Amino acid sequence: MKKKFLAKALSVVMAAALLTGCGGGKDKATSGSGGDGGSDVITVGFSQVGAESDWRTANSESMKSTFSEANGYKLIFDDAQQKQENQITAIRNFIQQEVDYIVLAPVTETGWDTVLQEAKSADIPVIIVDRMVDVSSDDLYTAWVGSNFKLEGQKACEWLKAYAAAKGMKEINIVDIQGTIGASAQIGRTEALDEAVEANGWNLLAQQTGEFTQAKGQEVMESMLKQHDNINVVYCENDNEAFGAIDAIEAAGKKVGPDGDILVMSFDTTKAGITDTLSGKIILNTECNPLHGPRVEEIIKKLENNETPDKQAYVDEGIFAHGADVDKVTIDDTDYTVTEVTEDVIDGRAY
Ligand code: GYE
Repeated sequence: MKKKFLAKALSVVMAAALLTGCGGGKDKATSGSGGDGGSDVITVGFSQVGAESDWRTANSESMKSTFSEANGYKLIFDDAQQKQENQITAIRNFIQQEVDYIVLAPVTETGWDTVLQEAKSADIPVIIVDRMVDVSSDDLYTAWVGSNFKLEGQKACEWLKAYAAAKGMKEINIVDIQGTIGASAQIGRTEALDEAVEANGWNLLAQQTGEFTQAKGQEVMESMLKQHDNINVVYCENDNEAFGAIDAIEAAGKKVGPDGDILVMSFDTTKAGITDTLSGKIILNTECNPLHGPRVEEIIKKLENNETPDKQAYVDEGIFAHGADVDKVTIDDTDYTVTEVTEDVIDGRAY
């Protein structure tokens, strides 16, 4: 970016020099950003976690459609297949290619200090998106935009508490299919559940990672069902795990839903996820919005204009339930509306 800024400044000076007739050597102000040969194209290197879930696919699409050629960008997209070492390699490649901006959707929170320092030394701004990084100094990145994962978990747990009271459920025998261990989305959602278990005297029977995938979600649910015959709630930390868990529960001859044996809770509210919420297969789906492309672009536009974007920004998110048993939940004195899923809600979903 610095290089580009200098080039722009230089061209302004030269134009002024030409206008005032001072001369000043032609053909010098032709260098552009990111080694793209003089155009105003902004080069963005995006290190994406992988393609583990429908949420992730929607997130990749949002980034690709925002940072398109037509919008004036060159996007270098790297899929790290859920491996941090691949993300580190991708970032080093972006630095070598002298991109204008690096965007990182980190798989886990820790382990980024060295490579982010390398980007900083190369004067390339790094924007973190979706999950957070846990680094020794916040100076190692320029801005972050994503979800408040702990709040998502708190919304889900407060809803369960209110729903159980409304339905006169005597016991909550819950299992937790966690996300990728060490990812902010897992850390926040698990932490909220652990606290609610403690506060409400729920029985947490088992807790294991399903890696945010459908296949692993199914496998983990199968084994949990074999070990515990009294599960009445499963807290899946994303929609794809919920799809896998539903398959496992049904294959074991049990019924999901409000009139069945097990309530399935989920996060993400993908179109497929809220479709299952309408039918009751998923009883509650807490929103996690993946459409971050335009949000990251806004940050880049501010930086291009030499403005300072917010260091950290949370996205507003809703709560989507099957049925209308609970209409709101309250967390730290703030009320959050619970929306009953209808066909219209599903039609309005873009992902
Ligand atoms: O919930 C899950 C995805 O980090 C918010 O990652 C994201 C999570 C999302 O694989 O579906």
